[in-house]
Amino acid sequence: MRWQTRIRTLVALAAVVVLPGTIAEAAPGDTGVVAEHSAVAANGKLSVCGLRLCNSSGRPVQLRGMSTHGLQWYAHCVTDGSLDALAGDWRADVLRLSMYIQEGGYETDPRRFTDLVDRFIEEATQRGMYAIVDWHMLSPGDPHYNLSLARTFFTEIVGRHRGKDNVLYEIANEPSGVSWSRIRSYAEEIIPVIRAQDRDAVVLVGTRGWSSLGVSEGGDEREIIANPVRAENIMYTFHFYAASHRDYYLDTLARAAQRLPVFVTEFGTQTYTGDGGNDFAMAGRYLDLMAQQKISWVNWNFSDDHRSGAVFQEGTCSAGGPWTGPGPLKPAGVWVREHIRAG
Ligand code: IDC
Repeated sequence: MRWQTRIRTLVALAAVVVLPGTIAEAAPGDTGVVAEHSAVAANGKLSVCGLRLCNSSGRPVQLRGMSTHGLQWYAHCVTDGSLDALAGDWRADVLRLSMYIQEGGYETDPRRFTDLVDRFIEEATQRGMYAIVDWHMLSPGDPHYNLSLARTFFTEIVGRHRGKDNVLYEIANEPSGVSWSRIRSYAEEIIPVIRAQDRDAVVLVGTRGWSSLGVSEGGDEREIIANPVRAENIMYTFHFYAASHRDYYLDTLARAAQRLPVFVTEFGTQTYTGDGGNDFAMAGRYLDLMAQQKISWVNWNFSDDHRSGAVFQEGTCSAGGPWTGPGPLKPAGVWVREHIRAG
């Protein structure tokens, strides 16, 4: 089923051309008005039901969409036009907002990055897309390193958006070099911070070995099954790059999905560098599994950097588009757009 259309223009018209007694006036600041056939209009507030993500009627749903590149570098790829294309032409259900902490990210200017994420949440909301707020810690790999910053950020961002149905919180992009129990203890520190502001937002928890469910550091999903995070309404993340992460990783995802709620918040059709040749055959095997199991996924990334995994051709963002159709896309972009649109 597809539910994606844009009625932003209609919404704007409805707010302006109010025929007395026929159309209720939109409440001031009511940016929660969503496109009639959008993912959010069709599904409402999500929650974790057993091993799956379910819509407000309790039916399992699979979200498909795109992650931004690091917002400190590629916020200029996230424009009115590119988001219209993502929601309308690509028919994406979800936009992941990749806010790095290091490498020139949040730690350098918390105010600026909080406001940027805030604005992009509103933009996703207006287009009827879910938004994943990605606390993009990467190096250092211990999530505790940024704990006090995370407390400040999540307190504010969740507080500002607690009335919305469409925001999910990813609390640690890719932990590495630390045990699962250390990641779990971080999750048990930060989830209560989120829940204090919004009791029932879905929270996504990174896993050991760059969110490989442990595999990239010699473990696997059993360490999580044995010691799950003590919180409700959470999912565990799995990231893969198809040219690097082959059958062993695919088998792990297939097994884990029988025991744990999993959300693939990042994948690429190339190697883990986000670059190199595309392996569409391997990526297709993952997509088949995720379709069968209704595992939601997000592709890396919605930018025009020089790497093969950035969907737009170099120069697209600074030129301000064009954004729609396959024309401006690299091969990975053409492929992933087709798979998001395919329904
Ligand atoms: C890459 C970016 C690149 C940046 C690098 C380090 O594409 O521009 O220099 O990060 O910040 C991940 C990470 C994601 C990576 C991506 C591709 O979550 O930040 O982006 N990747 O390497 N995990 C596996 C692959």
